Amino acid sequence: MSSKRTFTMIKPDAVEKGHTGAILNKINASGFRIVSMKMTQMSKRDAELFYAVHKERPFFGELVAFMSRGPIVAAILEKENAVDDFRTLIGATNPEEAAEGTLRNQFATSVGENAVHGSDSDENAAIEGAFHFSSREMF
Ligand code: 3AN
Repeated sequence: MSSKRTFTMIKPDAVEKGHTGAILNKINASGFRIVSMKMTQMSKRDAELFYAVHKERPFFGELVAFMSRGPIVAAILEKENAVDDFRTLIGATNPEEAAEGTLRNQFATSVGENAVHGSDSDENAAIEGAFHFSSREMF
């Protein structure tokens, strides 16, 4: 069965550059309903926990420093086939490989600073959404 919800973060690079509004516009225009949303900043510890699956990767330290360096916009999004459709909307991890019209093609600058996060599975969407939002913040 296709998933109905995914989790996203507009990352510190995109928030710093003032791309929040344009990214949210594109998310809405692509048919996603916002279930939960907030501007917040992850501590180093938060970022280490959120990205724990990557802790053995060589870029882990860089990733934690980047994701905790400034505010993000976290959101839960709803749409039929949400996880896959949102991964299509954001494009490849490396913006040089991200298809024309995708969020990373438009707003990302490098493989590390790639503007937008999107969950890669239904299971992770639920875990990541619950990391940032309580059930009272899901609408
Ligand atoms: P995606 O976000 O497309 O699912 P993952 O899960 O492979 O990509 O990586 C998680 C995050 O780690 C990426 N969004 C990116 O910010 C960072 N990252 C991935 N690969 C690299 C790399 N080679 N160098 C620096 N950061 C990276």
